[in-house]
Amino acid sequence: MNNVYLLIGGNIGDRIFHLQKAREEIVTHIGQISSVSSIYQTAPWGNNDQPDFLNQVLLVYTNLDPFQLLNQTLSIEKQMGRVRDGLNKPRIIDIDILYYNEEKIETAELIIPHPRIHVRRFVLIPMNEINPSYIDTFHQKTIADLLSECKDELEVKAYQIEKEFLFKKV
Ligand code: PH2
Ligand code: MG
Ligand code: MG
Repeated sequence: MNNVYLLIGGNIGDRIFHLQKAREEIVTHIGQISSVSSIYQTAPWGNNDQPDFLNQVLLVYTNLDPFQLLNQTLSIEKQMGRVRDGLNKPRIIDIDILYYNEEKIETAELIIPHPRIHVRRFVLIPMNEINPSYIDTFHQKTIADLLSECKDELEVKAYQIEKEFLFKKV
């Protein structure tokens, strides 16, 4: 069994529904979800002319190898209706592989650990919530250390999911 950290997120449409649907598809096609971070509302990184994202980190146990895993994440994104129209553009769902065991992989289509974790608070904060002492394979530092050294200042705040549901019932 392999330990995989995934980041899920999106900034178009019913963001909560899309995260929930992605978690269901991950359980069906990738493996059991063993821990989840809170859901965070995060300012867009890289291209600020777009809506805020909701992001969440998941620890998943999978039998898939890294390339099978990549294919499954891409096929879930596609099946959920994601259209790829460029880097850092709005999307209904994005599923990124952050870590796969302690492996380092560098190919044209897949890089593990994800190369931008250390410059993105929207990844480090949820990752730090579920495993602050996890050692980043590339930097050989803990997530807590990477977070304390991170210079990204974009807003990342816990998302009040209950409020949204209360409003929906009225
Ligand atoms: N994903 C990106 C680019 N920018 N910003 C936030 N806040 N959250 C994301 O998930 C995100 C982003 C590319 O995949
Ligand atoms: Mg991404
Ligand atoms: Mg992606």
